[in-house]
Amino acid sequence: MGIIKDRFKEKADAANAEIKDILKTHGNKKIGEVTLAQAYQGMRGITGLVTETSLLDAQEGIRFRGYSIPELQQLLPKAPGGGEPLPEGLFYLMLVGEMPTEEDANHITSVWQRRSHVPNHVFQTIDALPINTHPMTMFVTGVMALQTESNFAKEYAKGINKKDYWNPVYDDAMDLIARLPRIAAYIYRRKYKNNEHIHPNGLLDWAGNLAHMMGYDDESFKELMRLYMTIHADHEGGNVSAHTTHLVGSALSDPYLSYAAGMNGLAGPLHGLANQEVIKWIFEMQEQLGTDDPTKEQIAEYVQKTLSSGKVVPGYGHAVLRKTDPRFTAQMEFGKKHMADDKLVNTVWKVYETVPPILESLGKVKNPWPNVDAHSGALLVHYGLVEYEFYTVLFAVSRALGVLASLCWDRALGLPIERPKSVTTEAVKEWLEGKGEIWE
Ligand code: NMX
Ligand code: MLT
Repeated sequence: MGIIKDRFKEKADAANAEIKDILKTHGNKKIGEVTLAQAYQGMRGITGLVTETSLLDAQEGIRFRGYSIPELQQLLPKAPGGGEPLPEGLFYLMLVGEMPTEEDANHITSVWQRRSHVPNHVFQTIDALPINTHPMTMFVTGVMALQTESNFAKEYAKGINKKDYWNPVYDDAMDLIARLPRIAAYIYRRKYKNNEHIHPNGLLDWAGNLAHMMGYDDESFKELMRLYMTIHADHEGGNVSAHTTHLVGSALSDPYLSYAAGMNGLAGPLHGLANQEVIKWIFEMQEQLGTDDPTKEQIAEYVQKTLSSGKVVPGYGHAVLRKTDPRFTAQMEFGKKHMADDKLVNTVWKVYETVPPILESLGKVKNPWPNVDAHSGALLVHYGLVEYEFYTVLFAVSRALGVLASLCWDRALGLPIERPKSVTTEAVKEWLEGKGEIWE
């Protein structure tokens, strides 16, 4: 086996034994109560999942295996001459549970380089879609076409022992992550750059190569991609993309099918598509106001207009977070370092000063603060990546790291098919009248 695979298996075996022990002694302990409102309202606040790769604190934000984003920026290995973390290192951390050395991160870079070949039929499948197809539809279609390569699907068809499921799932995860930059860049160049494609550079890291294949060879754009791919990778297990990948994987659908399902969730405007919605919203505001440098008063007026037309302010609010998203802050720091005078980036900062008190005044929005999507687009526009419909594809490439590391854990821990109980309102009414229990 490979070095990383061996280390993962060793960690997973140890965790398996520990979890069995915990469940033997404490399996009957209650970890919460469920109200009727929670069943109707998005299951908010119900703890019903175990995800090892990261944990979200409502006040502080995400920690990946215990490390905050500033800590990752300090401790994860960097590309030569670079200052931002290599996403390869974050993947190692999420998968193995230990901070990688530079050698570990470089090892993953070379494994992903080796596994990055995308068969021709994937490009042909994407080419069969009309050019006006949304990039996320092209992306998920490309991933589905790539499913022909699944080791897990082949091994399962042959009759693999359930103890060994983790092994081909691990290989699929590594293959799929390795191939995604190629697919994403292909879609970008096909849709926006005259179908003129750029060969991968075998000397570059995973995120640097994605930037290169998209046609952005500026060193600071490569740094942005390393940061972007790191901070978007995971957000514990209950978000729509992670939860969907986990749920579909629990039916033993292979990693290609599971990840594609998750990314269809990411493509929703309340989830990952919000990054395109933010820039679209700012561009529309600029157009309506006739300025690319709106004042806070003008922004406030535009926000009120958005709200009174029954729309959400994209990039603001969160189902779990209750403070400014540290992923927003990390991008703001990047902006201050690399493009402090950029007008659009400054508008994002003015929106940050304007929106929270307005949302707070509505009295119903639980978190008036910005999330990750409020900032990402403006940084991309700075480098010329203005095609905002593409932004969620970048989020999806990054999210593969977290959801596929988790899928490896799911199979290594032998987690069962996920199947919560549901009820009908009729059953609820009967229960309220004292005729039987809805949880039976
Ligand atoms: N603008 C206007 N209204 C909002 C916003 C917002 N940004 N956020 C929440 N609300 C409303 C929400 O629509 C709901 O209204 P109603 O009762 O009339 O249905 C009310 O406030 C209570 O919602 P919350 O409990 O605060 O939020 P919830 O947990 O249901 O939803 C989001 C979380 C993220 C879906 C929501 O805040 C939102 O729609 N934000 C804008 C879209 C966005 O930025 N999504 C990206 C999330 C991050 N990501 O990448 O996935
Ligand atoms: C995410 O990164 O998945 C989003 O912030 C949504 C969430 O955590 O619910």
